[in-house]
Amino acid sequence: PAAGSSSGAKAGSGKTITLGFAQVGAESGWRTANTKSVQEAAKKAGITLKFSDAQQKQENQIKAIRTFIQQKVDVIAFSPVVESGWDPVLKEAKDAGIPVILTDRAVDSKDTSLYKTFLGSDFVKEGKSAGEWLTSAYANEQGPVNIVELQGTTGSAPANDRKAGFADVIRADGKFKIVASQSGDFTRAKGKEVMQAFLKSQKDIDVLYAHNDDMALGAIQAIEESGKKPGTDIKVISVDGIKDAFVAMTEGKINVVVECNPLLGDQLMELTKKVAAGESVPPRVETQEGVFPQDKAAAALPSRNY
Ligand code: GYE
Repeated sequence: PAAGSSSGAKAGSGKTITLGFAQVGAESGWRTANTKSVQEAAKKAGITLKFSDAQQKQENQIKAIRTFIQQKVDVIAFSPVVESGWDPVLKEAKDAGIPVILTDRAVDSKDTSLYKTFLGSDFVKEGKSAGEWLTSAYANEQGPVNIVELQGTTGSAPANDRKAGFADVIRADGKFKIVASQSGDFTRAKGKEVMQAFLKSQKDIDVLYAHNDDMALGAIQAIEESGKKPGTDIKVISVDGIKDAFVAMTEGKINVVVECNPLLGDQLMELTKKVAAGESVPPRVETQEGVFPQDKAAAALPSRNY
């Protein structure tokens, strides 16, 4: 076709924009919704999407980014599986003149010129919201309140930050004790397995704080199989807000969910068009999120989009 006759989004040179997107994996309901959102938004925006799934391995993500550089895509976006170790490959992208957008998860690079912007959530705030729900739910109780924590993927921004934000809030009152804390890698299977181990090693568990819904849902199975009632015998706090977690809340099995929005596709395509055109973008773009206690679950369930 003649230049400019297709309907796709155009890079500076007038050709259709190609975006290379290196996804973490397919570890959770959140992630599946995030992938779908990115794929649908790219189609809608007329952006050619090269999609790669790293199966939760940093080495795979680095390989995918190097391939995108070789293919001379216009923009690279990725959701870094862990926070550290990105400087070399980000420098390669910068040297090749390809702008990088971080989506969902942050990196700990000191050199912020290695990427154009970050699009996602404030995970420390999510951890704090979880902690605030707990301190107010137990305001009139004496304690001790024994908490077990299911951490997300070791070294990932959401695991580091949700742990830190939560710890920061509960520290103020000595009655809250984290008696065990271990990674369940953000998956249902691992969440169940680690919760089974917690139930064996800890006599008295009052609260489960899970860094995502999938681990909470796996842990709920373990709690039920041990003869206890999740949501009652052991209170359950979780993060994300996938539909299955809202269903579990309506069944009384989860006490509160802190929302984390995976539907970043449209905002990502907007940012992609801007950086491809050499326009400046804000260094951080945050998504809007809420907190849903159990008594709000039934009303909210029909309008959950993921
Ligand atoms: O909470 C979890 C997923 O990075 C915010 O990754 C994301 C997290 C999300 O596996 O379910």
